Amino acid sequence: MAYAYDDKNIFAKILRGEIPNTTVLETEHSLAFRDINAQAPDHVLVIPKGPYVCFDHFAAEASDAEIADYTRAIGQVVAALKVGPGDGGDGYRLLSNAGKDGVQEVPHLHVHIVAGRPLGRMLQPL
Ligand code: DGP
Repeated sequence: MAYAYDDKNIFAKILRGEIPNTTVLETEHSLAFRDINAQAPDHVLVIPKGPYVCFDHFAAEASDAEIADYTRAIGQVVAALKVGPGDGGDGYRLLSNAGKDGVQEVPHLHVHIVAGRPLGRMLQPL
């Protein structure tokens, strides 16, 4: 695996404080903020603070502490939004795009948490 992280991407600028964001949660290794182009009433992006391009890059190279923090942060955002089925919420979708076929626009790992309306099926049939 070979990934070259480009620190000129928009989320790197958000992490450096060069661009404003609507923060939902900040932890030692992760930041969650509202998507500027929301696709649902709740649309939050969760990113690691470290320089990882996409999920498999993160899974291979992040420390256990970063991975634990990131996973917990995603759960904490779901809890804060009160959308988890276990909390009586109506549910949510978690997705992370990677590369060309995944239509990843920003080359810094991010998970989308989308909720607040019926989301339909995950993918269109072929
Ligand atoms: P993806 O295709 O998975 O790389 O989606 C990138 C998302 O990032 C897209 O839903 C819009 C969002 N986005 C792009 N630029 C900004 C920004 O400057 N601020 C915020 N909050 N979100 C952004």
